[in-house]
Order: sequence, then structure tokens, then C-alpha cells
Amino acid sequence: ACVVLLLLAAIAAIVGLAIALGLQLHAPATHNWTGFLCNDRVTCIPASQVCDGTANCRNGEDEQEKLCGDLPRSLPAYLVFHCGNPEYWVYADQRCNGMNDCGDCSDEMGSLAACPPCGPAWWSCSPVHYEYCSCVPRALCRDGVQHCVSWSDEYLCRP
Ligand SMILES: [Ca+2]
Ligand SMILES: [Ca+2]
Repeated sequence: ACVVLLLLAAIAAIVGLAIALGLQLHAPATHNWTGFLCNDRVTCIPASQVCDGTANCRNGEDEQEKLCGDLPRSLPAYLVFHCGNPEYWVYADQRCNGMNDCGDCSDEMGSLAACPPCGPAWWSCSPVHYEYCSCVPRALCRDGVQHCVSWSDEYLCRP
């Protein structure tokens, strides 16, 4: 009886493994909701390459009139981020990328953006001069150019 039980357990384990593997095979690939899926259903291009004047999909469907005729209204909503100033908008992949694309940093700070805190590759200081917002890449630390209003990128930060 003991052998039969072991055999049953082994079969159950194998069946379970097969089901798990099967599910894994059928699971969809990771979605990138800020991307644009070309008509080939394989190529996914970043939001900011849609209507940029360059055909990035094989047949140029990222530049078609239907998408680009009335920006940003003609774009799918998930490709667009509306800035704090309602007259401005940026592409969804420009949100939380460390760069001040809206001009008022609303794509990098505040309830609209909800960006994660600066990662280890960034030096946190606010406000920031130039194109950054609440942190600067550590590569800019001690480069002889002031990026943080507090000058901490030149005196405290270690690249
Ligand atoms: Ca394009
Ligand atoms: Ca940005």
C-alpha cells in the first residue's frame, strides 16, 4: 500500500508540474502599457516614438494620420500624460524618467506622477537646476557644474 501511495504522490507531482509549466507557457508576455504595439503584434515601441515623424513600425502605422492628426486627443489615453498645466502634455514614458519634460516637473513630482523615490544611481536634491527635477544622475556629481540649488551635488555627493 505504501508503494502505491508513493506512486500516486509522484504522479500527482508530475501532473502538478506539467500544469504549472503549461500555465507558464500560456501566460502572456509582460505588458508594457506605455508602449505602442505595431500591427505585427510583436514590435512594441516606446510611447514617445509614436507621431515623432519617424516610422518605427515596419509599415509606419505609428505615424498614421488617424493617430497623429490631432495630438494628443488622437492618441490612446495610455500613451499620454497630462501635466499639471493643462495646456501641456508629454508621452507616458516621459513620466518618472528623471527629466523635466512638462516644464513644471509635474511629470516627476506630485500626485499626478507618483514616481518612486530616486534610486541608488541618483543624487536626491530639490530643487534642481536645468532639466532635472528632484534628483540628478550621480554621473553629474562633482563634475564642476552646479545642478542642485544647494550645491550638494558638488560638495556632498559621491559619484
Ligand atoms: Ca515613430
Ligand atoms: Ca519626465
